[in-house]
Amino acid sequence: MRMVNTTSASSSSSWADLQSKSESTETGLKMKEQAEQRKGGKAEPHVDNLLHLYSAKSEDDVRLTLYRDHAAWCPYCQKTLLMLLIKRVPFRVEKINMRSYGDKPKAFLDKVPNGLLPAIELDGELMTESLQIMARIEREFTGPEYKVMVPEQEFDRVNQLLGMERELFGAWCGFIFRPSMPFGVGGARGGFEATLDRIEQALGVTAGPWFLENQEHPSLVDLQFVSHVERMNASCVYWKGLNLRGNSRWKNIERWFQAFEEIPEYRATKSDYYTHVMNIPPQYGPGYEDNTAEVKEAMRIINGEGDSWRLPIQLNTNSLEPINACDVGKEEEARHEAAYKLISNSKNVARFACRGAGEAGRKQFQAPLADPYAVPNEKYVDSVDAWLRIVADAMLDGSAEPLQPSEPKKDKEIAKCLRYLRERVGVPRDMSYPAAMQFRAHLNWAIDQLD
Ligand SMILES: N[C@@H](CCC(=O)N[C@@H](CS)C(=O)NCC(=O)O)C(=O)O
Repeated sequence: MRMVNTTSASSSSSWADLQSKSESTETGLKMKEQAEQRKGGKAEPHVDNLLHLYSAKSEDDVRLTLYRDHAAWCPYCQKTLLMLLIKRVPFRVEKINMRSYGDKPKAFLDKVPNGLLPAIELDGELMTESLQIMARIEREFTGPEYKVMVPEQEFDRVNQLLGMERELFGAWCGFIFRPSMPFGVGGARGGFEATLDRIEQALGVTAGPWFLENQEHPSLVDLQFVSHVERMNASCVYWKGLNLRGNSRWKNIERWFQAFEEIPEYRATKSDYYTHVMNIPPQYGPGYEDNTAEVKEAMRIINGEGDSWRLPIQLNTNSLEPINACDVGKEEEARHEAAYKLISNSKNVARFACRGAGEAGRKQFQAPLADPYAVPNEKYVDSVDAWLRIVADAMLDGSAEPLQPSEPKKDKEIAKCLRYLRERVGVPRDMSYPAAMQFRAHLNWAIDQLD
Protein backbone atom coordinates (compact mmCIF):
# COMPACT_ATOMS: atom_id res chain seq x y z
CA MET A 1 0.00 0.00 0.00
CA ARG A 2 1.39 3.40 -0.94
CA MET A 3 2.19 5.91 1.74
CA VAL A 4 1.44 9.40 0.57
CA ASN A 5 2.38 12.55 2.33
CA THR A 6 0.26 15.23 0.79
CA THR A 7 1.49 18.09 2.92
CA SER A 8 4.26 18.79 0.44
CA ALA A 9 3.78 18.78 -3.29
CA SER A 10 7.22 17.27 -3.82
CA SER A 11 6.17 13.98 -2.22
CA SER A 12 4.18 12.76 -5.23
CA SER A 13 5.25 12.35 -8.86
CA SER A 14 5.80 15.51 -10.86
CA TRP A 15 3.52 16.32 -13.79
CA ALA A 16 6.50 15.74 -16.11
CA ASP A 17 6.98 12.22 -14.70
CA LEU A 18 3.28 11.57 -14.98
CA GLN A 19 3.24 12.78 -18.55
CA SER A 20 5.96 10.36 -19.62
CA LYS A 21 4.27 7.56 -17.71
CA SER A 22 0.94 8.41 -19.35
CA GLU A 23 2.45 8.56 -22.82
CA SER A 24 4.04 5.16 -22.37
CA THR A 25 0.63 3.50 -21.92
CA GLU A 26 -1.04 2.17 -25.06
CA THR A 27 -3.99 4.55 -24.62
CA GLY A 28 -1.80 7.56 -23.82
CA LEU A 29 0.40 6.90 -26.83
CA LYS A 30 -2.64 6.68 -29.09
CA MET A 31 -4.07 9.88 -27.62
CA LYS A 32 -0.78 11.67 -28.19
CA GLU A 33 -0.69 10.51 -31.81
CA GLN A 34 -4.28 11.65 -32.27
CA ALA A 35 -3.40 15.07 -30.83
CA GLU A 36 -0.71 15.35 -33.54
CA GLN A 37 -3.11 14.20 -36.26
CA ARG A 38 -5.66 16.71 -34.95
CA LYS A 39 -3.41 19.64 -35.83
CA GLY A 40 -3.46 18.57 -39.47
CA GLY A 41 -7.23 17.88 -39.57
CA LYS A 42 -6.71 14.13 -39.88
CA ALA A 43 -7.66 12.84 -36.42
CA GLU A 44 -10.35 10.25 -35.78
CA PRO A 45 -13.72 11.71 -34.78
CA HIS A 46 -13.38 13.51 -31.46
CA VAL A 47 -14.96 16.58 -29.86
CA ASP A 48 -11.52 18.18 -29.54
CA ASN A 49 -11.10 18.28 -33.33
CA LEU A 50 -11.29 21.79 -34.74
CA LEU A 51 -10.58 20.77 -38.31
CA HIS A 52 -11.62 17.82 -40.46
CA LEU A 53 -9.99 17.75 -43.86
CA TYR A 54 -11.44 14.54 -45.31
CA SER A 55 -11.15 14.96 -49.10
CA ALA A 56 -9.81 18.54 -48.91
CA LYS A 57 -6.10 18.90 -49.66
CA SER A 58 -5.51 21.71 -47.20
CA GLU A 59 -7.41 24.01 -44.86
CA ASP A 60 -7.55 26.60 -47.67
CA ASP A 61 -9.97 24.27 -49.49
CA VAL A 62 -12.34 24.02 -46.51
CA ARG A 63 -15.55 25.90 -47.30
CA LEU A 64 -17.53 25.37 -44.13
CA THR A 65 -17.23 26.46 -40.48
CA LEU A 66 -19.52 24.95 -37.86
CA TYR A 67 -20.26 27.02 -34.76
CA ARG A 68 -21.28 24.62 -32.05
CA ASP A 69 -21.69 24.84 -28.29
CA HIS A 70 -18.56 24.57 -26.24
CA ALA A 71 -19.95 22.21 -23.61
CA ALA A 72 -21.42 19.76 -26.18
CA TRP A 73 -24.86 20.14 -24.58
CA CYS A 74 -26.92 21.34 -27.56
CA PRO A 75 -28.80 18.53 -29.35
CA TYR A 76 -29.13 20.59 -32.55
CA CYS A 77 -25.35 21.10 -32.66
CA GLN A 78 -24.83 17.37 -32.12
CA LYS A 79 -26.96 16.34 -35.10
CA THR A 80 -25.36 18.95 -37.36
CA LEU A 81 -21.89 17.83 -36.29
CA LEU A 82 -22.86 14.21 -36.95
CA MET A 83 -24.12 15.13 -40.41
CA LEU A 84 -20.77 16.67 -41.34
CA LEU A 85 -18.77 13.80 -39.83
CA ILE A 86 -20.76 10.96 -41.36
CA LYS A 87 -21.11 12.64 -44.73
CA ARG A 88 -17.36 13.41 -44.61
CA VAL A 89 -17.60 17.10 -45.40
CA PRO A 90 -14.38 19.07 -44.79
CA PHE A 91 -15.10 21.59 -42.03
CA ARG A 92 -13.71 23.76 -39.26
CA VAL A 93 -15.22 24.05 -35.80
CA GLU A 94 -15.58 27.09 -33.60
CA LYS A 95 -16.87 26.50 -30.10
CA ILE A 96 -19.24 29.08 -28.65
CA ASN A 97 -20.84 29.21 -25.20
CA MET A 98 -24.50 28.61 -24.80
CA ARG A 99 -26.29 31.52 -23.15
CA SER A 100 -27.00 29.44 -20.05
CA TYR A 101 -23.29 28.77 -19.70
CA GLY A 102 -21.69 32.18 -20.18
CA ASP A 103 -21.45 35.25 -22.36
CA LYS A 104 -21.09 34.79 -26.08
CA PRO A 105 -18.12 36.43 -27.82
CA LYS A 106 -18.98 39.69 -29.54
CA ALA A 107 -17.48 38.44 -32.82
CA PHE A 108 -20.10 35.67 -32.88
CA LEU A 109 -22.98 37.99 -31.94
CA ASP A 110 -21.92 40.30 -34.76
CA LYS A 111 -22.44 37.38 -37.14
CA VAL A 112 -25.48 35.82 -35.42
CA PRO A 113 -27.29 38.57 -33.47
CA ASN A 114 -29.75 36.17 -31.77
CA GLY A 115 -26.79 34.00 -30.71
CA LEU A 116 -28.48 30.78 -31.83
CA LEU A 117 -26.48 27.57 -32.17
CA PRO A 118 -25.69 25.72 -34.31
CA ALA A 119 -24.71 28.08 -37.10
CA ILE A 120 -22.61 27.46 -40.17
CA GLU A 121 -20.69 29.68 -42.48
CA LEU A 122 -20.55 28.22 -45.98
CA ASP A 123 -18.43 30.15 -48.47
CA GLY A 124 -18.98 33.18 -46.24
CA GLU A 125 -22.77 32.76 -46.06
CA LEU A 126 -24.17 32.40 -42.56
CA MET A 127 -27.04 30.04 -41.71
CA THR A 128 -28.84 28.91 -38.57
CA GLU A 129 -31.57 26.25 -37.98
CA SER A 130 -30.13 22.74 -37.85
CA LEU A 131 -32.56 21.02 -40.23
CA GLN A 132 -32.15 23.70 -42.88
CA ILE A 133 -28.39 23.54 -42.40
CA MET A 134 -28.41 19.77 -42.82
CA ALA A 135 -30.55 19.99 -45.96
CA ARG A 136 -28.25 22.64 -47.40
CA ILE A 137 -25.17 20.52 -46.66
CA GLU A 138 -26.81 17.60 -48.46
CA ARG A 139 -27.51 19.74 -51.53
CA GLU A 140 -24.14 21.42 -51.56
CA PHE A 141 -21.79 18.45 -51.12
CA THR A 142 -22.43 15.88 -53.82
CA GLY A 143 -20.01 13.47 -55.42
CA PRO A 144 -18.37 10.14 -54.69
CA GLU A 145 -16.35 11.51 -51.74
CA TYR A 146 -19.53 12.30 -49.77
CA LYS A 147 -22.08 9.93 -48.27
CA VAL A 148 -25.70 10.37 -49.38
CA MET A 149 -27.75 11.32 -46.34
CA VAL A 150 -31.13 11.80 -48.07
CA PRO A 151 -31.70 9.32 -50.93
CA GLU A 152 -33.94 10.99 -53.52
CA GLN A 153 -36.26 8.00 -53.89
CA GLU A 154 -37.04 8.26 -50.16
CA PHE A 155 -38.19 11.91 -50.05
CA ASP A 156 -41.77 11.09 -49.03
CA ARG A 157 -40.75 8.72 -46.28
CA VAL A 158 -38.12 11.19 -45.08
CA ASN A 159 -40.77 13.91 -44.74
CA GLN A 160 -43.15 11.60 -42.94
CA LEU A 161 -40.45 10.49 -40.50
CA LEU A 162 -39.29 14.04 -39.86
CA GLY A 163 -42.87 14.84 -38.88
CA MET A 164 -42.87 11.89 -36.49
CA GLU A 165 -39.67 13.15 -34.91
CA ARG A 166 -41.36 16.44 -34.05
CA GLU A 167 -44.31 14.51 -32.59
CA LEU A 168 -41.96 12.46 -30.45
CA PHE A 169 -40.17 15.61 -29.32
CA GLY A 170 -43.50 17.21 -28.37
CA ALA A 171 -44.64 14.10 -26.50
CA TRP A 172 -41.32 13.97 -24.62
CA CYS A 173 -41.63 17.64 -23.59
CA GLY A 174 -45.18 17.00 -22.35
CA PHE A 175 -43.99 13.98 -20.39
CA ILE A 176 -40.81 15.28 -18.75
CA PHE A 177 -41.46 18.97 -18.28
CA ARG A 178 -44.97 18.71 -16.78
CA PRO A 179 -46.10 17.02 -13.56
CA SER A 180 -47.37 13.45 -14.08
CA MET A 181 -51.07 12.55 -13.75
CA PRO A 182 -51.98 10.85 -10.48
CA PHE A 183 -51.22 7.10 -10.50
CA GLY A 184 -49.23 7.51 -13.72
CA VAL A 185 -52.15 6.50 -15.94
CA GLY A 186 -52.85 7.86 -19.39
CA GLY A 187 -51.91 11.48 -19.97
CA ALA A 188 -48.47 12.50 -21.02
CA ARG A 189 -46.79 9.20 -20.20
CA GLY A 190 -49.30 7.24 -22.27
CA GLY A 191 -48.95 9.72 -25.13
CA PHE A 192 -45.16 9.50 -25.07
CA GLU A 193 -45.16 5.70 -24.94
CA ALA A 194 -47.71 5.45 -27.77
CA THR A 195 -45.56 7.77 -29.93
CA LEU A 196 -42.54 5.58 -29.19
CA ASP A 197 -44.62 2.56 -30.28
CA ARG A 198 -45.15 4.24 -33.66
CA ILE A 199 -41.43 4.92 -33.99
CA GLU A 200 -40.82 1.28 -33.08
CA GLN A 201 -43.12 0.23 -35.93
CA ALA A 202 -41.47 2.62 -38.38
CA LEU A 203 -38.09 1.07 -37.59
CA GLY A 204 -39.56 -2.42 -38.00
CA VAL A 205 -40.36 -1.75 -41.68
CA THR A 206 -36.72 -1.80 -42.79
CA ALA A 207 -34.42 -4.81 -42.80
CA GLY A 208 -31.45 -2.98 -41.32
CA PRO A 209 -31.27 -0.95 -38.13
CA TRP A 210 -31.90 2.47 -39.78
CA PHE A 211 -35.10 4.33 -40.65
CA LEU A 212 -34.48 4.12 -44.41
CA GLU A 213 -34.05 0.92 -46.42
CA ASN A 214 -30.69 -0.10 -47.94
CA GLN A 215 -28.68 2.30 -45.86
CA GLU A 216 -25.22 1.26 -44.74
CA HIS A 217 -24.96 4.29 -42.50
CA PRO A 218 -27.44 6.56 -40.70
CA SER A 219 -29.36 9.01 -42.89
CA LEU A 220 -30.40 12.56 -42.05
CA VAL A 221 -33.57 11.08 -40.51
CA ASP A 222 -31.61 8.94 -38.06
CA LEU A 223 -29.53 11.97 -37.08
CA GLN A 224 -32.62 14.11 -36.62
CA PHE A 225 -33.88 11.57 -34.09
CA VAL A 226 -30.75 10.47 -32.31
CA SER A 227 -29.67 13.54 -30.39
CA HIS A 228 -33.06 13.86 -28.70
CA VAL A 229 -33.51 10.11 -28.19
CA GLU A 230 -30.16 10.19 -26.38
CA ARG A 231 -31.61 12.87 -24.08
CA MET A 232 -34.84 10.88 -23.73
CA ASN A 233 -32.88 7.84 -22.52
CA ALA A 234 -31.34 9.92 -19.73
CA SER A 235 -34.35 12.04 -18.76
CA CYS A 236 -37.06 9.35 -18.83
CA VAL A 237 -35.19 7.09 -16.42
CA TYR A 238 -34.07 10.00 -14.21
CA TRP A 239 -37.32 11.94 -13.78
CA LYS A 240 -39.89 9.22 -14.50
CA GLY A 241 -38.20 5.89 -13.76
CA LEU A 242 -38.95 4.76 -17.32
CA ASN A 243 -35.93 2.95 -18.73
CA LEU A 244 -35.97 3.04 -22.53
CA ARG A 245 -32.68 1.13 -22.87
CA GLY A 246 -32.98 -2.65 -23.11
CA ASN A 247 -36.77 -2.30 -22.90
CA SER A 248 -38.53 -5.26 -24.55
CA ARG A 249 -41.39 -2.97 -25.68
CA TRP A 250 -39.03 -1.00 -27.94
CA LYS A 251 -36.63 -3.62 -29.34
CA ASN A 252 -36.18 -1.95 -32.73
CA ILE A 253 -35.34 1.35 -31.07
CA GLU A 254 -32.75 -0.45 -28.93
CA ARG A 255 -31.26 -2.12 -32.01
CA TRP A 256 -31.15 1.27 -33.77
CA PHE A 257 -29.47 2.94 -30.81
CA GLN A 258 -26.93 0.12 -30.51
CA ALA A 259 -26.16 0.48 -34.22
CA PHE A 260 -25.34 4.13 -33.51
CA GLU A 261 -23.08 3.08 -30.64
CA GLU A 262 -21.01 1.06 -33.11
CA ILE A 263 -20.20 4.15 -35.14
CA PRO A 264 -17.08 6.10 -34.06
CA GLU A 265 -18.59 9.39 -35.25
CA TYR A 266 -21.57 8.92 -32.95
CA ARG A 267 -19.52 7.66 -30.01
CA ALA A 268 -17.38 10.80 -30.24
CA THR A 269 -20.43 13.01 -29.71
CA LYS A 270 -22.31 10.89 -27.18
CA SER A 271 -22.84 12.30 -23.71
CA ASP A 272 -23.69 10.56 -20.41
CA TYR A 273 -26.80 10.63 -18.24
CA TYR A 274 -25.29 12.84 -15.54
CA THR A 275 -24.18 15.48 -18.03
CA HIS A 276 -27.62 15.38 -19.66
CA VAL A 277 -29.71 15.68 -16.52
CA MET A 278 -27.57 18.64 -15.48
CA ASN A 279 -27.80 20.39 -18.85
CA ILE A 280 -31.39 19.65 -19.86
CA PRO A 281 -33.10 21.97 -17.29
CA PRO A 282 -31.14 25.09 -18.31
CA GLN A 283 -32.24 24.45 -21.90
CA TYR A 284 -35.81 23.15 -21.49
CA GLY A 285 -36.88 24.02 -17.94
CA PRO A 286 -37.03 21.76 -14.88
CA GLY A 287 -37.92 18.08 -15.20
CA TYR A 288 -40.81 16.93 -13.00
CA GLU A 289 -39.85 13.88 -11.01
CA ASP A 290 -42.28 11.11 -10.12
CA ASN A 291 -42.34 10.10 -6.50
CA THR A 292 -41.47 6.45 -7.04
CA ALA A 293 -38.81 4.05 -5.83
CA GLU A 294 -37.53 3.65 -9.42
CA VAL A 295 -36.95 7.39 -9.72
CA LYS A 296 -35.19 7.60 -6.36
CA GLU A 297 -32.91 4.73 -7.32
CA ALA A 298 -32.14 6.16 -10.77
CA MET A 299 -31.39 9.58 -9.27
CA ARG A 300 -29.11 8.03 -6.68
CA ILE A 301 -27.13 6.19 -9.35
CA ILE A 302 -26.98 8.99 -11.91
CA ASN A 303 -26.12 11.69 -9.34
CA GLY A 304 -23.23 9.58 -8.11
CA GLU A 305 -24.61 9.05 -4.62
CA GLY A 306 -23.96 5.89 -2.62
CA ASP A 307 -21.50 3.63 -4.42
CA SER A 308 -22.18 4.52 -8.02
CA TRP A 309 -19.16 6.83 -8.33
CA ARG A 310 -16.90 4.74 -6.16
CA LEU A 311 -14.14 2.30 -6.97
CA PRO A 312 -14.19 -0.25 -8.41
CA ILE A 313 -16.18 1.08 -11.36
CA GLN A 314 -17.85 -1.77 -13.20
CA LEU A 315 -19.96 -0.71 -16.13
CA ASN A 316 -21.57 -3.04 -18.60
CA THR A 317 -24.22 -3.12 -21.29
CA ASN A 318 -26.92 -4.00 -18.72
CA SER A 319 -26.13 -1.15 -16.32
CA LEU A 320 -28.86 1.42 -15.69
CA GLU A 321 -26.74 3.49 -18.05
CA PRO A 322 -25.34 0.95 -20.51
CA ILE A 323 -21.86 1.47 -21.89
CA ASN A 324 -21.10 1.04 -25.57
CA ALA A 325 -20.56 -2.67 -26.32
CA CYS A 326 -17.04 -1.90 -27.59
CA ASP A 327 -16.05 -0.40 -24.22
CA VAL A 328 -16.86 -3.48 -22.14
CA GLY A 329 -13.90 -4.71 -20.08
CA LYS A 330 -11.75 -1.69 -20.93
CA GLU A 331 -11.44 -0.24 -17.44
CA GLU A 332 -7.71 0.23 -17.80
CA GLU A 333 -8.14 2.11 -21.06
CA ALA A 334 -10.74 4.33 -19.37
CA ARG A 335 -8.40 5.07 -16.45
CA HIS A 336 -5.58 5.91 -18.84
CA GLU A 337 -7.79 8.17 -20.93
CA ALA A 338 -8.87 10.10 -17.82
CA ALA A 339 -5.26 10.36 -16.64
CA TYR A 340 -4.08 11.61 -20.04
CA LYS A 341 -6.76 14.30 -20.14
CA LEU A 342 -6.00 15.44 -16.59
CA ILE A 343 -2.24 15.45 -17.12
CA SER A 344 -2.40 17.33 -20.41
CA ASN A 345 -4.38 20.19 -18.82
CA SER A 346 -3.22 19.90 -15.20
CA LYS A 347 -2.50 23.54 -14.40
CA ASN A 348 -5.89 24.75 -15.59
CA VAL A 349 -7.69 21.86 -13.88
CA ALA A 350 -6.05 22.62 -10.53
CA ARG A 351 -6.97 26.30 -10.70
CA PHE A 352 -10.48 25.45 -11.87
CA ALA A 353 -10.97 23.08 -8.91
CA CYS A 354 -9.89 25.84 -6.51
CA ARG A 355 -13.07 27.71 -7.39
CA GLY A 356 -14.64 25.19 -4.99
CA ALA A 357 -13.03 27.12 -2.11
CA GLY A 358 -13.17 30.47 -3.89
CA GLU A 359 -15.83 33.04 -4.68
CA ALA A 360 -18.85 32.76 -6.94
CA GLY A 361 -18.73 34.91 -10.08
CA ARG A 362 -20.10 38.46 -10.13
CA LYS A 363 -22.50 37.43 -12.89
CA GLN A 364 -24.45 34.19 -12.66
CA PHE A 365 -25.90 32.09 -15.48
CA GLN A 366 -28.84 29.74 -15.74
CA ALA A 367 -26.87 26.48 -15.69
CA PRO A 368 -26.19 25.89 -11.99
CA LEU A 369 -22.85 24.18 -12.62
CA ALA A 370 -21.58 26.95 -14.88
CA ASP A 371 -19.85 29.89 -13.24
CA PRO A 372 -17.41 31.36 -15.77
CA TYR A 373 -16.52 34.37 -13.63
CA ALA A 374 -15.89 32.39 -10.41
CA VAL A 375 -12.65 33.30 -8.64
CA PRO A 376 -10.47 30.36 -7.54
CA ASN A 377 -8.87 30.46 -4.11
CA GLU A 378 -5.20 30.61 -5.03
CA LYS A 379 -4.19 29.57 -1.52
CA TYR A 380 -5.12 25.97 -2.29
CA VAL A 381 -3.62 25.58 -5.76
CA ASP A 382 -0.48 23.75 -4.60
CA SER A 383 -2.35 21.28 -2.37
CA VAL A 384 -5.03 20.61 -4.97
CA ASP A 385 -2.29 20.17 -7.55
CA ALA A 386 -0.58 17.61 -5.27
CA TRP A 387 -3.82 15.67 -4.81
CA LEU A 388 -4.50 15.73 -8.54
CA ARG A 389 -1.06 14.22 -9.13
CA ILE A 390 -1.92 11.46 -6.67
CA VAL A 391 -5.20 10.89 -8.51
CA ALA A 392 -3.43 10.84 -11.89
CA ASP A 393 -0.83 8.39 -10.61
CA ALA A 394 -3.51 6.09 -9.20
CA MET A 395 -5.43 6.17 -12.48
CA LEU A 396 -2.28 5.30 -14.40
CA ASP A 397 -1.29 2.30 -12.32
CA GLY A 398 -4.71 1.26 -11.04
CA SER A 399 -3.44 1.27 -7.51
CA ALA A 400 -6.14 3.22 -5.72
CA GLU A 401 -6.49 1.58 -2.35
CA PRO A 402 -7.26 3.26 0.95
CA LEU A 403 -4.19 5.35 1.74
CA GLN A 404 -2.26 4.59 4.90
CA PRO A 405 -2.60 7.69 7.01
CA SER A 406 0.99 8.77 7.54
CA GLU A 407 -0.40 11.77 9.36
CA PRO A 408 -3.81 13.41 9.73
CA LYS A 409 -4.73 14.66 6.29
CA LYS A 410 -8.24 15.90 6.88
CA ASP A 411 -8.67 19.01 4.83
CA LYS A 412 -12.23 19.95 4.11
CA GLU A 413 -11.30 22.88 1.84
CA ILE A 414 -9.28 20.65 -0.50
CA ALA A 415 -12.14 18.14 -0.44
CA LYS A 416 -14.50 20.95 -1.49
CA CYS A 417 -12.23 21.77 -4.43
CA LEU A 418 -12.09 18.15 -5.60
CA ARG A 419 -15.85 17.83 -5.21
CA TYR A 420 -16.37 21.00 -7.28
CA LEU A 421 -14.26 19.46 -10.02
CA ARG A 422 -15.97 16.05 -9.77
CA GLU A 423 -19.40 17.59 -10.31
CA ARG A 424 -18.23 19.38 -13.43
CA VAL A 425 -16.65 16.58 -15.43
CA GLY A 426 -18.67 16.76 -18.64
CA VAL A 427 -19.07 14.03 -21.25
CA PRO A 428 -18.02 14.16 -24.07
CA ARG A 429 -16.50 17.64 -23.61
CA ASP A 430 -13.84 16.51 -21.14
CA MET A 431 -13.60 12.76 -21.77
CA SER A 432 -15.66 9.68 -22.61
CA TYR A 433 -18.26 8.26 -20.20
CA PRO A 434 -16.13 5.31 -18.98
CA ALA A 435 -13.17 7.66 -18.41
CA ALA A 436 -15.36 10.20 -16.61
CA MET A 437 -16.63 7.49 -14.28
CA GLN A 438 -13.07 6.48 -13.42
CA PHE A 439 -12.11 10.10 -12.81
CA ARG A 440 -15.18 10.78 -10.63
CA ALA A 441 -14.53 7.62 -8.60
CA HIS A 442 -10.83 8.39 -8.17
CA LEU A 443 -11.68 11.92 -7.05
CA ASN A 444 -14.07 10.40 -4.50
CA TRP A 445 -11.27 8.09 -3.37
CA ALA A 446 -9.19 11.20 -2.65
CA ILE A 447 -12.12 13.12 -1.14
CA ASP A 448 -12.82 10.26 1.27
CA GLN A 449 -9.38 10.76 2.74
CA LEU A 450 -9.79 14.51 3.09
CA ASP A 451 -13.31 14.84 4.35
N1 LIG B 1 -34.53 25.31 -34.22
C1 LIG B 1 -33.14 25.53 -33.89
C2 LIG B 1 -33.01 25.37 -32.42
C3 LIG B 1 -31.63 25.71 -31.97
C4 LIG B 1 -31.59 26.03 -30.50
O1 LIG B 1 -32.62 26.06 -29.81
N2 LIG B 1 -30.40 26.27 -30.03
C5 LIG B 1 -30.24 26.61 -28.65
C6 LIG B 1 -29.33 25.64 -27.97
S1 LIG B 1 -29.98 24.01 -27.89
C7 LIG B 1 -29.52 27.96 -28.58
O2 LIG B 1 -28.67 28.26 -29.37
N3 LIG B 1 -29.89 28.76 -27.61
C8 LIG B 1 -29.16 29.93 -27.32
C9 LIG B 1 -28.10 29.62 -26.33
O3 LIG B 1 -28.35 28.80 -25.44
O4 LIG B 1 -27.01 30.17 -26.43
C10 LIG B 1 -32.29 24.53 -34.63
O5 LIG B 1 -32.80 23.47 -35.02
O6 LIG B 1 -31.11 24.80 -34.88
